Amino acid sequence: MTAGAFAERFLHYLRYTRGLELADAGPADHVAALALAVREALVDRAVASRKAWTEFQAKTVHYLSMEYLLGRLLINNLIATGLLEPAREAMQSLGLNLDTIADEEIDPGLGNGGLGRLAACFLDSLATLNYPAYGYGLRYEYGMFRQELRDGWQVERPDRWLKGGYAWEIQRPDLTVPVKVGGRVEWRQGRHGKNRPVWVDWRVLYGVPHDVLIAGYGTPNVSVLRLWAAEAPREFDFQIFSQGDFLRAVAERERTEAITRVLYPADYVAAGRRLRLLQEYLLVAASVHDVVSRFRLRYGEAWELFPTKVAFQLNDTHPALTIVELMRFFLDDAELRWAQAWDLTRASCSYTNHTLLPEALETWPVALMESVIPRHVQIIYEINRRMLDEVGSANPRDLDRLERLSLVHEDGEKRFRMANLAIAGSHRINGVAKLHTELLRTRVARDFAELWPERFVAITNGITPRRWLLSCNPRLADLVTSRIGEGWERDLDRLSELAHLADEAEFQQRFMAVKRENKGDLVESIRTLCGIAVDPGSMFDVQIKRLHEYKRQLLNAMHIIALYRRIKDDPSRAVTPRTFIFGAKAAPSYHMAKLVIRLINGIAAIVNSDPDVGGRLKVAFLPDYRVTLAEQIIPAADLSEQISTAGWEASGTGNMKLALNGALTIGTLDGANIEIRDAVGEDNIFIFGLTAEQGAVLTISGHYDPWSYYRADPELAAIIDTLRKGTFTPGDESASHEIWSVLMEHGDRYLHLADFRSYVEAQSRVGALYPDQRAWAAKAIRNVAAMGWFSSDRAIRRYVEEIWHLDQVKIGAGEA
Ligand code: 26Q
Repeated sequence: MTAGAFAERFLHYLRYTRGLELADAGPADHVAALALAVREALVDRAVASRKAWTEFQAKTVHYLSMEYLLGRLLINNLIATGLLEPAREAMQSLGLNLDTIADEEIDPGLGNGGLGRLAACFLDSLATLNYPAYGYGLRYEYGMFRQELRDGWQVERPDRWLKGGYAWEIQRPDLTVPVKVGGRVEWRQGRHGKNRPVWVDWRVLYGVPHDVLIAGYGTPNVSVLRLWAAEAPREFDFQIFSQGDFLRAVAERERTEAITRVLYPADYVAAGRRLRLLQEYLLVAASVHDVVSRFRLRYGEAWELFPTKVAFQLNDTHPALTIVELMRFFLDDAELRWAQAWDLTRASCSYTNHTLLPEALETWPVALMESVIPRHVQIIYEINRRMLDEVGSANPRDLDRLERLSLVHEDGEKRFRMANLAIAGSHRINGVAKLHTELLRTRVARDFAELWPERFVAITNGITPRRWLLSCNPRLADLVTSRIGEGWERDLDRLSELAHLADEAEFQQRFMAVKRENKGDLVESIRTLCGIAVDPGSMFDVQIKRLHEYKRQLLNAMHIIALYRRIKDDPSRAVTPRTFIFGAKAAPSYHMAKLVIRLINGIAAIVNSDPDVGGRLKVAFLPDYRVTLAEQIIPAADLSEQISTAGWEASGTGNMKLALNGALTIGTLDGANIEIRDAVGEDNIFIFGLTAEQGAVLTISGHYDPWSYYRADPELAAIIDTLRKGTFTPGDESASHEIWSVLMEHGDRYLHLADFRSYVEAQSRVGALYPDQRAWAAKAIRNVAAMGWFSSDRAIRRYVEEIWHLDQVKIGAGEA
């Protein structure tokens, strides 16, 4: 497509969707018209994809996730469709600037963190690898809250991301599906005289699909992300109106449509709230209905084919009710027998676990579930009864084991254990890194893994190189292409061809020049966002991720305090200048996480303005961390902080993004860090701290005593004392004191004190290496060269081989 034709298309959309001529259009109009101009290409591709999938009767994967963090789509979609240059030229010819317009696009925050971003990377890879795929999720009206910082504290503001309309979504009211809730189950005589359960007195609500098309790169194939919005039924309005109860009708409608109002902004605190249950159930019921309807259109009632045509992937336990809803459909609607219904269900479902934290494992009160989905409660009990019968008859004496396997937690208020349900109803259960899967097998899901070892697989997470290199870091992407040519974007293993350039002086210089330019851009952003002047020559030491005790932003803060105290002791001492960059949201109800944000901002205020420091240390907490900010920070990072307490970070994916963009990692032997170390080699990464095994021994033995580390290490003791006194949170001393108390009076569950000295020593090695820019560059280049394996394309291929068994579908030429 020529720039001229693209400009015309752009003006067309300005005129016919916004009613504007160029002269009267503002930034929001420009983004919308541009998006619509590109969407046209995506729609053509989607039509061709659907046609090919149908024609080949291809098996399709359905990725069910409560969260998607897509990021902005304009530049990505322009790149994928090959329209970037025409669009750039077109905008220029109209006196506009593509990058300025792209900067106006909203970033839909329909997720909390890693799990939501992983779902987005997977849709990208599925499209790029020519697999037929639907993502299913919810269209929250309010996404992740906007984070502001006031006096160092996090303040949450609503994210009304849809207020100006979202040009990428295509509403499909024609595909609206009904969802039943409430009521009770009665036993009635069925056709053959047998008593059968009938779900009665339910009310109905609707799921309205909103599709976002996800373009494959270098192929016309697209993935479809179908987001459900809750809608109240009209027919009920009329009934109630005739009774004259207008206000009640409107209030009822309001309550129903509130189901998709807001994303739960917590990633570990299991809420147990009715609204969250309704959200999870809406996602599941609407998606299953959609998939089953499509199956029926193609294959009629040939349910025995179902698992050969349909795969459901459950992104954590949040959509675990899929198993139960499928059973309900096969039993009650398709009228299959239990054994067949169960075989078909298990053969089509599989479950990805993302956490081992006991308090993060979802459970739902049986009573609550009964009031929302009474028929499903019955089915879960029956699944449980049959499973325990089977296990119990093989091994009748091990009652403890039966208790651990049970889907029902019976101690006190009865609760369903969603992880147990998800495992029981899946033919494959996967962890997201090697260590994580091993710990899943041997700790959290041990009894299940002993029963069904063949169902557990390790599939290490990955990231899409399209967003996380090609689009976010065009300077490095161009440098890579200039040396190894194109093609690495779809075959990231080809980055290994850079390895032999690691010691080449000229390549090192170019590589570091790219990094320096990216840092220059970030310096500007930091000035705008934080009002802090930062030296682009300093080492950019970056920790960006959700705020969590196990991720140990506090350990990072303790290191900054250590460096600061050393300078105060001897202002003339030589230090490697560093800029500490943080980005992190705390769950609004997570008190301790909010205290840590306050502490970091307190340290920033003191360190940044101390003349003794002389600008050699700077601390910047960038507000409102989200995908768009990650895309600016990652290309500019020198050091990647991956310092979770070993055993607790399931995988991490930011670790991969930062290494791919040439940052060196300082990290523990946790999650995918271990595999990153294996890939880049021990000499090219800074590993410290206790192993998961050592940490567990220390914790479980009851021998861990933070005070013993305090007494043995005067520098550590002085830092801990500053926390007790509130030195770095003037005016809010109690905030710092509470942190102190968690460490020193409540056992330091995440082993900050145990790992402190090892961390600080590793940091010294980092600080000593940085001034040797050639040596640093060599290691950074070796990191980039070794990151090919961490492509989400590799991860998706593994899911296909181990779990989904899909065939690639070639999309008819001509359409795209
Ligand atoms: C559960 C119940 C009620 C409300 C919210 C939730 C909830 C929501 C989100 C629980 C957990 C999450 C998100 C978890 C998450 O992002 N986990 C991360 O997943 C990444 C992808 O696998 C891993 O790389 C990270 O290690 C893991 O922390």
